[in-house]
Amino acid sequence: MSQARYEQQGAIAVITMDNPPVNGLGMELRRGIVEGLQRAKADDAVKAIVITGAGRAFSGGADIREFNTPASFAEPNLHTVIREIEASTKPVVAAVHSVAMGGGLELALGCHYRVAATGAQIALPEVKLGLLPGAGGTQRLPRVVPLEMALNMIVSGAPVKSEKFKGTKLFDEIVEGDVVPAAVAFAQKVVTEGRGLPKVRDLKVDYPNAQGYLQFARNTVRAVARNFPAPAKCVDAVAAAVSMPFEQGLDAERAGFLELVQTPESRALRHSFFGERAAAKIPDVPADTPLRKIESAAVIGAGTMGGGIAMNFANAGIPVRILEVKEDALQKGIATIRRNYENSAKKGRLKPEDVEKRMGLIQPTMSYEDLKDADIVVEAVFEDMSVKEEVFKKLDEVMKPGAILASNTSTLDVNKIAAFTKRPQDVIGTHFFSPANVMRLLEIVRGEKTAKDVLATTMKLASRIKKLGVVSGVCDGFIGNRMIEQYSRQAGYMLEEGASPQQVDRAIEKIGFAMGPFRMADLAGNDVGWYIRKRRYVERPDMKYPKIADKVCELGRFGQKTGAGFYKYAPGKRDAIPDPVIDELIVAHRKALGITPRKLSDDEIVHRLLFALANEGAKILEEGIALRASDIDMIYLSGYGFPLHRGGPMLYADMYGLYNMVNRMKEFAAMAEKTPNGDPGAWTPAPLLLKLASEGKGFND
Ligand code: T1G
Repeated sequence: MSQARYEQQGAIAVITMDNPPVNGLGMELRRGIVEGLQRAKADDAVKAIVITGAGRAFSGGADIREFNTPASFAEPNLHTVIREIEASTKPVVAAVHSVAMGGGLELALGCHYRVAATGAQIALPEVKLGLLPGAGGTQRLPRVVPLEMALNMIVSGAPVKSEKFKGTKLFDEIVEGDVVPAAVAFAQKVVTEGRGLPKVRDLKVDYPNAQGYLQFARNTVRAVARNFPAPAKCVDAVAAAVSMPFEQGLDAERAGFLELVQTPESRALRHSFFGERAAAKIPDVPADTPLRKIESAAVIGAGTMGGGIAMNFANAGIPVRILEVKEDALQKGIATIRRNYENSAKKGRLKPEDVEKRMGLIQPTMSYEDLKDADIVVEAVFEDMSVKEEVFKKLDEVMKPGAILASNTSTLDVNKIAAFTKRPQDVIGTHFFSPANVMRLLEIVRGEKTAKDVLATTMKLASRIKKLGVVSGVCDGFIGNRMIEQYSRQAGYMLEEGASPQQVDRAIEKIGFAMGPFRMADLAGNDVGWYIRKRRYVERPDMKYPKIADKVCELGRFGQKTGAGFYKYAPGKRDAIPDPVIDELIVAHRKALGITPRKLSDDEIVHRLLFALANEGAKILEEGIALRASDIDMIYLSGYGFPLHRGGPMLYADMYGLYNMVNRMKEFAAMAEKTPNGDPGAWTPAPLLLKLASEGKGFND
């Protein structure tokens, strides 16, 4: 069946795009539209045409699932479709509702008239995919709305509600309610009144001193879009609409689009767009799995994590009880939550009345009895299995049947935690990232016995509390922390071999990381990693570690919280200041190991850190701990400050080339072989990496 339904309402032909979920303008749909236009053209009874979209969108734009495939450029491509519309000898009216984005809006701009329902989201969001509107959007939009408005929409990609265009030439009518009957009536009126076939392309961009404004726009964009080439190209394309005849402007736009679609930045952004949506799909959990209701929550522990977790529930309007066993800890936790909300209100991010509303949703208690009716409880106590055991045994006694029992553990075995209860099927890991009320990432750890509806319910809850939920299997460190362990080991080895903490941090921050490994350790607390390493020294005596981090901790230098770690900090300040004490500690340690320090290049530093991540990620993939490579990338983009324009460790490796990565790892292994305390075994390629490299594939293929 054609993806463009055709019907006739009196003398008006109505073409309805029908390509769920959002009428992406894929090749089949484009053909359907052209066939509909031809059918209407050939039918003398038809005097005008209305184009609209079925379901939840007019159109979400080009079908991005076709990108970088022949179908996306196959004729009739979007330009051809729009030219057919413009060339129609019968008026074509777009009936826009809900969403008209990207190519969807460009298609509407090719129509002679446009009628919109109020509330429709209008956008040219291509820049968020590292692109620019490639079907005339940069040339037509500035012809129907003020230049500044057009440029802001194209450079930001932000949606604007249809009613905001009142008074512009974008919509001929903006109506309440069902837009199709209104558009059909409007089309009839156009015919009756003989109002002709106006084309947007024939309009002029009307803006005094446009070039001056555009130059200002270029400078502004260049200052903020550091790692992304698309925004500047968007400005160039809009500038062409001002200075060139329409067809030349179209060519300039096309050239810019073709350049951008090949960029690694665009590939990374499209990867992130799809990756975020793919993460919600769990192969053996059907999308229509019935969910448990979540109308109330509870949190055990009012420390930094517990308080942040409770805020997430309150922010989503879910009443939450927060429990501490000590009165002072409970009051301190509540005071911290209030201070966080008040700070947000001071910055204008929260209305003052919302501070009280949210505080009202957070009920402190010292009695487990008060928690028994909660639909979900999240344990956020000390990262020690004996403490978890005590808490989960208590929860098993108290919580009502069917409640979800979640642990915020960041590394411990969720299966063991589940075994402390008589309801392992109701137990799941919900690993929040600090600060829990800010970081988007939520690692959802699926225990062997976790019920499918518990997993589905928790995934849904993640999006309800505005988190990016990513499923992990059970292993030490799950996905993110297991990989960061290898990253941190390489960082430590590089100090032994000749680098300084600031050199390592600067090198990785230069490629876009929010924070290098040593600044990150000082922020998170060096004692956290120390505690985990000491556990691992017992559990994993086979795993070699560099020792400088331990020596730093032995001096009580736990980072910002103690005023010194790998760096020193002025009281109350967070600026990392290189500390000669650390330089001396490193020099002494190298001497003790018999290491002659050498110069490490930034390139070596960056690739040892990134390949340590990707190689461990490959092991996580082949063990089935992660469902797909893009899940690993989403974890790093949303929870570890990995630079968005590089797409995550697995995509970075794909773009570097897995074959090349394996060769670099051989170099690193040879170097480690020659280094006292070096660990060549850390560079043993995961079998999956070797397999894909030999097949010329990538992790994300
Ligand atoms: N093509 C194909 N599928 C799309 C799609 C698109 N354009 N947009 C969304 N989807 C899928 C998405 O993957 C998910 O699939 C489902 O729809 C629901 O999405 C030439 C080149 C439209 C506002 O960038 O902003 O046009 O996971 O969960 O919150 O100039 O999707 O259910 O299988 O986001 O209601 C420009 C991107 C393309 C729009 C709906 N257009 N999409 O939000 O649902 S480039 C965009 C969105 C272009 C031209 C250029 C949002 C939405 P699944 P969702 P939502």
